[in-house]
Amino acid sequence: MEKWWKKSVFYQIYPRSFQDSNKDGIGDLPGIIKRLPYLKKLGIKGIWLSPVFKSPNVDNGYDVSDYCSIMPEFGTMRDMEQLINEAKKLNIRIIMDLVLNHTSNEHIWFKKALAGDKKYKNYYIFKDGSKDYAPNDIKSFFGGSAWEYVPTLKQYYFHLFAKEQPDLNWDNPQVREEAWNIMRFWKEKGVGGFRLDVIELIGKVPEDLIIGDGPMLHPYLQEMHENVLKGTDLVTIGETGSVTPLTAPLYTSPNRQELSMVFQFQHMALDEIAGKSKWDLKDLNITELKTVLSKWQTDLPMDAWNSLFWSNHDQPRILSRWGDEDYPEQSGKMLAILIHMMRGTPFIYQGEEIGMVNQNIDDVSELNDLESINFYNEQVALGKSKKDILVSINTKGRDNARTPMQWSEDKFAGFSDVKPWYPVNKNLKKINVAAALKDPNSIFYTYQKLIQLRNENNIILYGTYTLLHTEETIFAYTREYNEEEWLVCGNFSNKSQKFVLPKAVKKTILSNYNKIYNDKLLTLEPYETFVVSLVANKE
Ligand code: TEU
Ligand code: CA
Repeated sequence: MEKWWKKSVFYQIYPRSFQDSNKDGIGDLPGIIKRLPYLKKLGIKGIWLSPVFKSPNVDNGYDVSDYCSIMPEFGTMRDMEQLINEAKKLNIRIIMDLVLNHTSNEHIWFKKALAGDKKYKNYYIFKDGSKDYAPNDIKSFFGGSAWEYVPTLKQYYFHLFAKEQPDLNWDNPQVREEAWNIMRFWKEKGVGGFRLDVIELIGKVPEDLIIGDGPMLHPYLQEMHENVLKGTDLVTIGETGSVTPLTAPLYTSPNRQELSMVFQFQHMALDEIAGKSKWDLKDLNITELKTVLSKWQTDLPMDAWNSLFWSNHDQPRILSRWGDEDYPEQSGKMLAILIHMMRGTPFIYQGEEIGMVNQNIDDVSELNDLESINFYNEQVALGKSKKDILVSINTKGRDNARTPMQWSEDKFAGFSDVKPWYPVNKNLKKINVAAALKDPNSIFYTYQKLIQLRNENNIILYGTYTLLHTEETIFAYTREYNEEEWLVCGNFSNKSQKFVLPKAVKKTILSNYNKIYNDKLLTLEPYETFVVSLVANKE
């Protein structure tokens, strides 16, 4: 039987911003339980739950201080068990987001390490160095050196993210055993699997300047499989920033016994200047987007598996980014259709299904995310103009994705009865779940339909993919499987354009303009996107 996660669509929840249930302005687990029927209606089969473990929240939960207890703000272990069980009743599995590359500096292991305990110092990466000279020049992803000096030890420790996120030493077998135990703990609780944060970093060799894709990465993943995953139907989604269609099979071909799928970002880098940082903006080139997405469809071997997404908690809102806020329904549906008709497992990020957009800010004081704050301070120190820095942050900053979920037109969007931890987007009256559910033409129902189509049509899972040669701003491809052929076509622009179908239409499957397609020569309206099946050559 086919793996359940190949046919499923996943939904990512950022718990802090999803639903508050106890009037403290912070989303929580009982809030998620309350919204399960909504997710059931959408049709998803799995929830990627961003971290809910105990954490001092320097990086909003991606700095874990105890992997086997729940952050009190989010609820209790009992709430967590209830969420797992209530979801299961609706045939929805909960996927835990495990951050195993690093811990919080408040994790007991790290506290013991800092106190000089030898065993626990070997859980992390400590290196000699003098106060003025770090062991080498590796930089943290969040700015500054990746080495932090500890005067009491006269040593540095290594952190690829914030200094409050010390990297674990995966070369220590005791660390790996701890990781397997954490995974077994959650397996026992009945979760559906794991999203593995920055998993490609665990084979790092800092002294040789190797960060991603280290020599022991795959052996460690095989060890994980052997110890935790073997014989289960748990899904594992590896966050792999530098994977390519050629290296993805190393992680995901079943005979490798590693992970279920990769989660890759090549398309997410298309609006930054190549070789520079995410903050160095350039306009999206649609040809490049088509090339990258198509490459993943055609070059990934049939037995390997990829995920499909436009958004997550680290990315700006896709409607603001590559859609068109002047045509929210049309462009939101276009983006949804184009990606959901591809091969792979789609992920919807909370609010994407109702067309939530970026929230621009005017002042640095409105930021929450440490990545943006560090970038701002760094650039100001370099003498850059505050206005330009804010343009980058408003375009790419992670806070854009983290504003509270908009459920209704109530004062705080139905997210909470009190002032939320982070402000709700000002457009809440227009964009909210209640309004979307009332409107049969809303983006929501297109996502619902796309999930249904995936459940019912193997062509979406297995069909071969061919990109059609078209005008730059038309994104058209076919899928073929067992005598069947589907055409997916989107007008990626706000202008009307001509398009000629390669063959006659057998049946209209989906259209964001509710059209039925008969003619071969079409004039597409702004962002018009459709799926049709085509008449076979011999018919
Ligand atoms: O993100 C991995 C990662 O590489 C990010 O630093 C990414 O480059 C950045 O967010 C893009 O803006 C994961 C988590 O998804 C992220 O939320 C965490 O902050 C990070 O790991 C550290 O755990
Ligand atoms: Ca709460």
